Amino acid sequence: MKPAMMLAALAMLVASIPQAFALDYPVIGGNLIENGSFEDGPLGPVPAGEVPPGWWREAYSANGQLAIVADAAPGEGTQCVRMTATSDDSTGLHGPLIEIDATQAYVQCGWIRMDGAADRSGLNLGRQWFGAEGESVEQPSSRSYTYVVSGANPGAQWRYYEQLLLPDPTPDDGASRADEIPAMARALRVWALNYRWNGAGYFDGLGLYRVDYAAMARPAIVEALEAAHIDEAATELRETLAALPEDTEGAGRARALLAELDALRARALAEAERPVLEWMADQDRTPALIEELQDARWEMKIRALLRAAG
Ligand SMILES: [Ca+2]
Ligand SMILES: [Ca+2]
Repeated sequence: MKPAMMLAALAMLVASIPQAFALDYPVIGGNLIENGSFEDGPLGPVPAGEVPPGWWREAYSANGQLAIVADAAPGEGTQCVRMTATSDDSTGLHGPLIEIDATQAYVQCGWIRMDGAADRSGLNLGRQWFGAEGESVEQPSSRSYTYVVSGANPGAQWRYYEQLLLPDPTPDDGASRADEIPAMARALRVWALNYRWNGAGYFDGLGLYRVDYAAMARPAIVEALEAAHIDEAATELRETLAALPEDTEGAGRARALLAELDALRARALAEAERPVLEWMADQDRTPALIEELQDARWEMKIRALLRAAG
């Protein structure tokens, strides 16, 4: 990515959360789940063996127990999916494979409701992890599938569930927790299931977002980058340089300062893109860089150059 594009992307970090969405985390990009709100496609029963647009396969029996109905979670349009099951005939949806980066952070979320109060439900929202060859990620002490919520019990009102997924910090111990991304995972399939429960469940607003963990953990670096006005300084310097004869001492100093500013900006951008586990492990590097960004000498050097040129 070009520096200017990366800067634009950084500027968007702060205001990147969709307003209608209840997400608690800064995210990069949009929803990785296609038609997670079930607004694409017609209202009515989903024919046996078929799935709503964007989804891969009906789970379990494929007996046509799915329907798109006129109801929606807050801020999630006008449609949702209803899953009607019995105690021995489960149903649900599997999503297509979605590529992920196991060194980054994600959030999986969704809204669920039932027809009324119940002691328990079979409503589950989760995912299954897959490796580079499309194989299910199995570990000696944990399964390849984990849940945002299992046996959800929201009652008749829509309830929002979300789970922050972080890289497994102990990839060699043969297990990953439910909220950890197995180190060998390269893709996931979202699951929304009504498993062996005699009743109807409703799902809407299913989301999977890349979380900007760097922005979450170190918002100061973005602020320092903005506060340093590096772009404005570089623009001023370039204008100065354009007005100077190429072989003067002033031009040489302006070029050197420009190179220094570019290098500093590149370091700051690289810092903001670091893998999550590195962020967690290294507490000292970023504050040092922020100090450098905040160093007032940039402005003094530029002013001196401009005075000398003027
Ligand atoms: Ca919807
Ligand atoms: Ca582990």
